[in-house]
Amino acid sequence: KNQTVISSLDDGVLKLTLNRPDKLNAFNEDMHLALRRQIERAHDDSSVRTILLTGAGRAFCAGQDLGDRDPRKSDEKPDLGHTLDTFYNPTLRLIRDLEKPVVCAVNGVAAGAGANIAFACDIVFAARSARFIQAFSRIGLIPDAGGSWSLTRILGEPRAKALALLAEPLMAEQAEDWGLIWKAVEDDALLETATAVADRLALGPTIGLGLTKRLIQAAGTQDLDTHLDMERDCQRAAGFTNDYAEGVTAFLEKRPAVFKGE
Ligand code: T3D
Repeated sequence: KNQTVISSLDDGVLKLTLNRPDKLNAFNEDMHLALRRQIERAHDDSSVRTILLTGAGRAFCAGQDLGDRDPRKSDEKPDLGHTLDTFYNPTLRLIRDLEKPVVCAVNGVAAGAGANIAFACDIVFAARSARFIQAFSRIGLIPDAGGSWSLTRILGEPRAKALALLAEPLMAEQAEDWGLIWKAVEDDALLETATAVADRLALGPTIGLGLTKRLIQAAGTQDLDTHLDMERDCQRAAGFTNDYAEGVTAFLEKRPAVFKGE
C-alpha cells in the first residue's frame, strides 16, 4: 500500500515526507493518522531528537483533500468542527507540545492547512519558488490549523487579514522578510540546508532545546512575572541534565560538547 507519510530515522533525525504527490500532498484521513502516529513516536522515542518535515514532489501540502469533501456526493453538509477536533487540531497541538525541535522544509506550494502546519513548526525553510496561500476564503472557510492565531501573532492584523481575506500567494522570500519563516533558500539547496540544521539540532542538548521551545511559545500569552517564574523552573530542570554538565565541562576543557539528549 502506498505510504502517505514516508519516515526514516537517521542519527536522531526523524524525517517525515508527506507523500501524496499527485494530490499535492493534500490531507486525507490516512495521511492525518500517519503523520500523527509519527509525531507521537517522536515524543515517545528518545532516539528521535529532531523532526524534519517535508513534502514529496512539487508541493509541500495543499491542505485538506477537497475530493473527500465533494458536496455533489452527499446531501448532508459536513461538520468541519468535528474534523478539526479529530484531525487537524491534535496534529497542531502535537507539533507545538513536542519538546524537540521540528524543522520544516517547504519544498513547494503550501496551501490552506498545509501552510499553517508549516508555520506551526519551529524552524521553517522554504524553497525560493515555494508560495504560501491562505486558500480558505476561496472556498468559504476560515484559516484553520492555527492559521488565524499564528498569522495574527506573527504578522499583526493588517497583514493577517489581507492574506486570509484575499488568499493571494505569498512568496517564500516575502514570508522570510515578514518573519513568517526562518529562511528562503535556493530550490536545489533546500533539503541539504534543512537537513544540516536538523542534524545539528539532533546533536544538541535535547532537553534544554525542548524547554527553550516551551518558553518561547508561552511568552506570547503570559505576563513577565509569570514568565520569569517559568524561566526559573525550566532553568532548574535544564541545570539537572547531564547535557548541561557536559556543556560546561566541554567548555572548560576547550573541546566540542558531546550531548546525549539527557
Ligand atoms: O475539510 C476540513 O476538514 C476542514 C479543514 C480544512 C483545511 C484546509 O486546508 S481547507 C483548504 C483546502 N485547500 C485548498 O483549497 C487548496 C486547493 N488547491 C489549490 O488551490 C491549488 O491546487 C494550489 C494553489 C495548491 C496549486 O495550484 P497548481 O496550479 O500548482 O496545481 P493544480 O493543478 O491546482 O493541482 C494539481 C493537482 O492536485 C490537481 O489534480 P489533477 O487535475 O492533476 O488530477 C488538483 O486537483 C490536485 N489538488 C490540489 N490541491 C488539492 C488537490 N486535490 C484535492 N484536494 C486539494 N486540496
